[in-house]
Amino acid sequence: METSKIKAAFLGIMLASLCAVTAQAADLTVRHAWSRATPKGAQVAGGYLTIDNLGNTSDRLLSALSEAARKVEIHETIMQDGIMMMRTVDDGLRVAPGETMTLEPGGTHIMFIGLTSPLSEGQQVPVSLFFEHAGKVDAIFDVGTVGAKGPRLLLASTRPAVHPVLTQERASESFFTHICGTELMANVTVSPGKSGPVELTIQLEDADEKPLVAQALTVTLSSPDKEIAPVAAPADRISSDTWKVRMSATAAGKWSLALSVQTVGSGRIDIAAPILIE
Ligand SMILES: [Cu+2]
Repeated sequence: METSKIKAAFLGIMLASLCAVTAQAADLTVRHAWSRATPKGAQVAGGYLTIDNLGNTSDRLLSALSEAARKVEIHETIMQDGIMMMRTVDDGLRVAPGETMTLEPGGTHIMFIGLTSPLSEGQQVPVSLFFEHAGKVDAIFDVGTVGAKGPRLLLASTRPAVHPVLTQERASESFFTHICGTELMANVTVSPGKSGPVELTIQLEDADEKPLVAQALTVTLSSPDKEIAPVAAPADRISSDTWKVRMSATAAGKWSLALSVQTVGSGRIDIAAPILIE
């Protein structure tokens, strides 16, 4: 190899090692990756980052992996029949050529599901992001304080938070669903995850992932596909941020789980997400 090439390669390595916060692959740059410290016992955490597509073709973030969680998902929110619905991005998150996409609280985000241990402030969480064209891009998520509003050491984005999502975990007897809303998030355990009588345990968090103390919570189960009329039930508070309700999911299949939360400050908040009953 020519000396100049060796020098160039060496310089490349030097530059790469200098950019600890920035992961780059071809025309894609990932920066400002951050997360929040989680309260004790938390099963989920949001992840946020900025993606720059400096290339001439669009790319898609297809999936993510981390040893910090059993599963890493990409969440986004859609409006459906006037209700905010959360969903997992299964077909990838498109980043147009020249676009800078910021995943932030209240908007499209990464979700760490089934944390192997709580995230603590100052922790650096390695995450592999998989793009359709750029391939694997390794990023380090910097963990800020509980309820942090933006990445540490950097000015927080001034754009208002705008979004949420749902995910579903199935255990043998029960399943866990995380519903992210603009102003609130809910960690829902449905037990058992089968048709018949079910017990739902719902822990509420505010948009900053802090426990939310609500005034009242009404849960509605409906199955539009099966023409089963929606059934609503008030939940009972079992601790400051946790509620419980017994309901009946009379058939297997896709149901819509809607939460109507009466908050102290902002009135009523409605969020919904599809759930699958076996
Ligand atoms: Cu989420």
